[in-house]
Amino acid sequence: MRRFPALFLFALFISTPSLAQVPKPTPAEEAKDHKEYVLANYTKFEYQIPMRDGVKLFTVVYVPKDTAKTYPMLMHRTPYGVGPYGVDNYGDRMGNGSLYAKSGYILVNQDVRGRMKSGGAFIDMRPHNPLKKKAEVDESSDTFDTIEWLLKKVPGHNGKVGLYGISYPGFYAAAGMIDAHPALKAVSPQAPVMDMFDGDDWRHNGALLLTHNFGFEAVFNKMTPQLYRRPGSTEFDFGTNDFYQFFMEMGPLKNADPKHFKGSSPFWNDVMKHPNYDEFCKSRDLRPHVKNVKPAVLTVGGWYDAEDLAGTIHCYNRVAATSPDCPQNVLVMGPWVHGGWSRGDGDALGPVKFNAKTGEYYRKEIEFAFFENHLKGEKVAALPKAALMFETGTNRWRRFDTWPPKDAEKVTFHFNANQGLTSTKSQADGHDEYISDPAKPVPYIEGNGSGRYEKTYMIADQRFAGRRTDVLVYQTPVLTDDTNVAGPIEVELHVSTTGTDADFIVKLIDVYPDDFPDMNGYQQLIRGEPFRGKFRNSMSKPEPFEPGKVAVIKFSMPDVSHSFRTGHRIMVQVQSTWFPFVDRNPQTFCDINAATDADFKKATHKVHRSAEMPSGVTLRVVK
Ligand code: PG9
Repeated sequence: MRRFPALFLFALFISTPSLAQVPKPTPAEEAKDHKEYVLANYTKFEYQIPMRDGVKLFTVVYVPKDTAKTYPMLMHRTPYGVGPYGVDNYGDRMGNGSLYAKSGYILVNQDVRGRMKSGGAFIDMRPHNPLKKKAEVDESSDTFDTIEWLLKKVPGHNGKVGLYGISYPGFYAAAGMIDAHPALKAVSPQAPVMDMFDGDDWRHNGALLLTHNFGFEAVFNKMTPQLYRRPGSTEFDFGTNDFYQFFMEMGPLKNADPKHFKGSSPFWNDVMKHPNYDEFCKSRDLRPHVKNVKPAVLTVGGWYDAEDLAGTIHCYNRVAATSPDCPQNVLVMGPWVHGGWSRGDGDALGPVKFNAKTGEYYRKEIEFAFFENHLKGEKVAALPKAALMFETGTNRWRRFDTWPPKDAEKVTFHFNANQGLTSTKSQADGHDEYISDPAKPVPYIEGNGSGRYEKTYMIADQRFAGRRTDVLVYQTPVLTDDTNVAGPIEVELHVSTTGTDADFIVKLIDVYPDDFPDMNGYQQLIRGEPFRGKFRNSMSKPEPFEPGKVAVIKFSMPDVSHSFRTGHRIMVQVQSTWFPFVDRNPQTFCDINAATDADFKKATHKVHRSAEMPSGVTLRVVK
């Protein structure tokens, strides 16, 4: 037998695609492949679809050329544009990616009412109207009317419709499943905005997400059919890359419009007129209207979603609580930033590794399978009864029949003297105190930040903060067993202040061992949330603090599924500024949206820790 030199055999091995690891296509190659496939196999149509009030909504429809089969429709509704416009312009974002195009779907993408090429007036988070009369409309009725029209006018469908969307489009998906058209069989609200003013994009417990909304509003109204890309801070010239300094120099919120927006963001001005949770806010809360949902629902979100993590959890919980006829209602949460599940491998975020291609797995085995199952009767997604959770720390997918897990044990970790954090209440009366100075707020991340926010802030190392005198730190001894936390985190603070208002930001942190490779001593943020103290008794009726008098603040932080591994510690930090991710509290009771520089004052805050005032956090622990 002829012998081949080893070098030749090696060259043969690596040059033979079937043998060598075929390199994964880059995102650009995938998009090119997707576009070419759609060009070859689909025909693009553009319609102006009449709604019940006569307004017409611009809708793009890609129909498979193969007319030998029928296909389900997969629908998406967005305020961000469905460009490129023109039946001869095939974009690179048809539908939800090549899995669907190659499987065969009628791909539908619509400009929502009042945006881009659709008629009518745009209303931010259009309130749902449960008592609509004949020609009265909302996003639920626009979805219904669109489906009714498509079923009549578009040939080749199989009578079934799916609906999906991320973030604002996630809100439209959630709105569309309310009083749904009977042909709507499967909906996937992903990071859906459910209530901008209670945990989603605008306010968290009354505090304003400053950089996120400033960056969003700076461009949202500048978008045109020609500029159909998602809003990003690139269209707004901050004039610096030091965003901490930019927002310090901007000063109080009331300066944003005259200094920067100059009337270009009516919604920013609306939000400034509504500092409390009033009718303007309440009317935009979709949650009360999510009931008797008939389509199957796959709600998807990311543990590190800085924008709509709360909405994701709220959406799942509402369907679970109100819709016994919903054929399938599952929550999927992975180690992803906002929208991170829809792109990339999902195997790491900053220095934190997840050791699994969570994004690829989700897109193919979960989301695609969900729609294939409900719209084509094929493939069955490997979904649990209630929740498919990626448990960070152990980096494993976990399946739960209930969420939060019914068998979780609530364990309270109390603040103690000497920065202690233990499951026993501090016996000695005590407190810890710090001077909070709005002129020197605690950064939400080290460095300059970014125009919207640093996407890695939700896993960032908190050592920079813990070393400041205006940040309290409490931590457990080194753990001798894994502590697997699953569900919302409850906070109880007994506080007093020399001022008449104060924010309290609570951060749950995983402290890595000093010998952990590449992340020795890393203090990874697991969950952080602000609470604006004036709203401690009511989000609608704020109350001042009485200087020196103890007040109780209780709130929940959004769910986690995280294992604090053996050898790690559990840490809690408490501070009163988180800038510029959150706007500064003047620490004097006033309308913060109208506050002047003179209102911003230093104050000394105390966090009390005793048997009677057991400040601490309660975690839901599972095996
Ligand atoms: N979370 C973004 C947003 C939604 C609604 C209002 C403002 C911002 C988004 O990604 O759509």
